[in-house]
Amino acid sequence: MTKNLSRREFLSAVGTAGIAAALAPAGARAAKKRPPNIVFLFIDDMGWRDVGFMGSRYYETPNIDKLAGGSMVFTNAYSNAPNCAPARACLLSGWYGPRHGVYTVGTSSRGQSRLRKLIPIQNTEVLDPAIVTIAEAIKPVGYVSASIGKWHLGDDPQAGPKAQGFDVNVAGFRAGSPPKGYFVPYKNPELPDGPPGEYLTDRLTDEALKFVEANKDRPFFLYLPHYAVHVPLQAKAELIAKYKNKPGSNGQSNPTYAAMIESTDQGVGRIMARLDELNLTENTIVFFFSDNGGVKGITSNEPLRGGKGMLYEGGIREPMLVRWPGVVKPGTTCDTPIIGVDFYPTILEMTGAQRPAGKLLDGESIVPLLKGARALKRKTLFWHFPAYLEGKAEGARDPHFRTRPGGAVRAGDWKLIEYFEDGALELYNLKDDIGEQKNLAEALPDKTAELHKLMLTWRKALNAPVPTELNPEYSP
Ligand SMILES: [Ca+2]
Repeated sequence: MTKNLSRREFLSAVGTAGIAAALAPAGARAAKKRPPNIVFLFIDDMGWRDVGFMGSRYYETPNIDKLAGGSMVFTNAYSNAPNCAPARACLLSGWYGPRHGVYTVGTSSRGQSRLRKLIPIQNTEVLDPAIVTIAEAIKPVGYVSASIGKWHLGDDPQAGPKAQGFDVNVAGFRAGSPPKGYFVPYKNPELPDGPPGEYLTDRLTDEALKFVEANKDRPFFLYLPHYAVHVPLQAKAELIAKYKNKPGSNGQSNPTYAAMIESTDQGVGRIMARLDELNLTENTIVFFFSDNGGVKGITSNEPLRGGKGMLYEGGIREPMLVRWPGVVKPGTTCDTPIIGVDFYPTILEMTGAQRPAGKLLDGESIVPLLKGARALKRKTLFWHFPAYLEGKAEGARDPHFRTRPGGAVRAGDWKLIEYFEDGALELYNLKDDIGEQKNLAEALPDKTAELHKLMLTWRKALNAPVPTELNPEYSP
């Protein structure tokens, strides 16, 4: 069709902006291509099997499932921690916990003192604003960024999203859950109340749409850390009613939780629809991920063992997908283990941003996996949790704590967990035993020693503090 136009008609048709691109050599034209938008959907406390595409038969997530159908789904995607704040600190900084000191939520001395054998390592509750986050790192290549939702790593202006490179902060401050719940009044210092009856998950979606529309003509990074589906369990009555009439399945049967998931799913659908309307879908990369496993007693992560707060798979393995039109083959699956700190280098590579000068990165870009590679260079993943998390929960090692101070490593199909109080080691083969039921540490001493050595070497390299001081109040 173009060849039938006169040069003047052609120039008029492509407009001024198009002329330079049309007349430039191919290489320059490629370089001028607008970098992709990044939408990072980050759900709170959503378990590995809490979405349809991961096998839930109770929760209904048609929009997320549709997204999965156009994506690469990662079946071995891990959070860096079994709870909220450290997962976020690692994701945003690209660093493992020992580098920023955010190991847990609140105090590391949770539970009854008489039941804690060790004085745990002191926790850091604020992500140091001097740390260069991914939002800061992609700014030089022209990105405008928003954090819309839960931050949990400090307050603006000192240490909130705006202090960490986000141009827009909606609803993000130190809190790890909505202070007054999911309906107005929110009592959120970073979110003016909407009309009576407004539901927080819907509102955050509205705010995300506003940001996308306002920035449709330039590259944007939308970090959307929903408060959902964290407690308090509160949802819209009509959705709760729907699930009350639906039989549970595979240990999943809480109607309010299901309704919270459906509201989240509706939000994903609205965002994808708006990207389509604005003709942005083809140049937008979408991530979907959760910060830790589902909460035992509310949902089921089966066949994984345990849930939020544990170093077992149920606490750290997450639903994850990446939709990247033109690069990722839709409907594909990747079982290579990846972890929260990988997103920073991944987004650097996707956006064409440089690694900030002098910035160490603990993860590895997963772009090769997205392009079809089967493995990364990195062969081991680590967790370091020198803190106590109280709570009786099915799957935990003892009745008082979801986690006592410990660490874990995954290498290939093998996973080793170490508990610092007594040096106990648990070795599991995840290929044969995804439910971590059969501790092979005694049966396979060589494999156990091999993984333990990896863990010790890693701890030494990162100066990871291990608690050794005895608690004088210990009296089990
Ligand atoms: Ca969480």
